[in-house]
Amino acid sequence: MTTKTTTTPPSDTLVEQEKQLAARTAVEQVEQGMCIGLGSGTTAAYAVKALGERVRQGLDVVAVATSRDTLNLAISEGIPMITSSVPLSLDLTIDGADEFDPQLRLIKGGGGDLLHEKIVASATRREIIICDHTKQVEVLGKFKLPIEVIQLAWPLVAAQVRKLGGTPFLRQLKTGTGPFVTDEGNYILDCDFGPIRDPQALACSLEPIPGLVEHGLFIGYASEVILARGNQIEVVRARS
Ligand code: A5P
Repeated sequence: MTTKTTTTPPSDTLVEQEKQLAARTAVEQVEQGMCIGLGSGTTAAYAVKALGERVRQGLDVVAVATSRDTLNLAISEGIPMITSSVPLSLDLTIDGADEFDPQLRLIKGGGGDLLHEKIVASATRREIIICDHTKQVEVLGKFKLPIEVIQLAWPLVAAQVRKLGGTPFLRQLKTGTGPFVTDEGNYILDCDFGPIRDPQALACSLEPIPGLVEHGLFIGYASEVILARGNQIEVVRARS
């Protein structure tokens, strides 16, 4: 019997290595004196740690976080944080995504932080999205679209989502002890729309629904995606 040996790491390890590589590459773009937005999720957490290292080596920046978890991590890394409000203009934000397509349209919110992430993205001059190879898609929609809703309105918003052809699921805590609640005290509906061939049209249909606070379609925010595939980095810019 022959035993096949391989140097390829198991896929979970590979994905973690890719996240780390993408994060480190993005953090190299941070310059002295910048005001930085810090995204949320496991990939963005690697960027916060990499930025912390640079701050401890003397880099002078201030940052704003897109979630409580990111804020706590950034503080523990010694990064000077602005907590009063989001500044009118940020030089650079580094954030993750659940999916991105060739036009750099994103689905975000897998961690439930889409509202703060979109607010910070809207104030950002250069939004760098960091991804492992699993996040690149031709058409958005394999990942269920997260929609943040006011708690008491969730059945109403869910009904509207169904009218638009989606199937909504109220996100539950992993502990099974009730619905997941965002940093702003809202619920999340994870909505299966199938392949989203026209993300802009879907976004326009969702936005007027009363009780819907924000949706996870990020259109026109990403300046570039830093995509790690194995130990290679690819910088993806929008295909128009
Ligand atoms: C947080 O709500 C999200 O928008 C994250 O940016 C997104 O879910 C990506 O997370 P991971 O880096 O953990 O995959």
